[in-house]
Amino acid sequence: MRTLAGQFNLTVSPRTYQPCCKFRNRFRSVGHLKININKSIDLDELRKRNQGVKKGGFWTPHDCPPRSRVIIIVPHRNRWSHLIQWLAHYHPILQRQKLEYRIVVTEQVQRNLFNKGRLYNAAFLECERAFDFDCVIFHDVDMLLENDHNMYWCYNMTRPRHLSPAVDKFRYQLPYHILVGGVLAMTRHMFKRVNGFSNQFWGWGGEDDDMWGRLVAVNTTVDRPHPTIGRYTMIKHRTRKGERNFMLTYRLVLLATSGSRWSRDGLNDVRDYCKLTQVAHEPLFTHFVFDVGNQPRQKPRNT
Ligand code: BGN
Repeated sequence: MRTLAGQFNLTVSPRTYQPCCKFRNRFRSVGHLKININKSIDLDELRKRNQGVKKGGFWTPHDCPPRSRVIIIVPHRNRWSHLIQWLAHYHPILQRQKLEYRIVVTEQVQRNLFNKGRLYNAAFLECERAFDFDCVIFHDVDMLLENDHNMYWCYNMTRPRHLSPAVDKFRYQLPYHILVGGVLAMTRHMFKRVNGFSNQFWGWGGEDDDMWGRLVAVNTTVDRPHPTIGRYTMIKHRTRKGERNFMLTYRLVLLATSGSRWSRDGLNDVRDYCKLTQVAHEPLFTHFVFDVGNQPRQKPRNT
């Protein structure tokens, strides 16, 4: 007897029978979120609230196969209260979005200038060694999402996605077209394609503008959610005295050379500068600490 499937050469994969995490109606998203900055929240209480989260800050949905396996990398320094608020805010959102995710906090040993590019690159390489993922989100610790329809995934992504075009500090408007700082989602493949971030930016700012140059160098740019969805509250804090202006010319010289530098400054040489000094699988996040080396005394050469 010929079966209907045989007659029409039908193949049915068992996966199609499973409910699928890609459908919006499976998310328990609530849309616009009230940002409640609760300074008294402590880690023990947070742990109790997030008992489904595995050690190292890993979570995966049980009722459907996830559409994206995401690593969220959050650089951090001396902002413990921001980090607690960040964790309190994002764990519930990411679970409602039905993602498989891991939170990775990356910190530097050095107490002088921050090197965000090195921290992102080094954490990414450690994640590649240890975890299975297809999507990576680079996330400032002071950015709190105001609308959970803004998906933290790389599902069907054709270009990197700048998730934070509308920040309260900039009156919910993109300050300039090439800005990709704040929150940026990329496939693992695309991040490797652009050789990660530059390792040469010290102190506040610039490494994100350099990333734009890298994207352009490989013939792409970014997508962005609509500003009503890509909305964020930036937790207020004081920038260290003078840090913004410090080495401004240094950053400008570097930016002028993005196009010629990107293929030899990034993921492929970060191990020359950065050493992993500590790994901890905390209840709500994986914690990496890196020795990022010393900042150069001289200005960069104009190459
Ligand atoms: C820019 C910074 C970015 C930062 C945005 C938004 C630089 C490069 C030298 C001009 N760029 O000025 O890194 O994300 O502001 O705050 O500092």
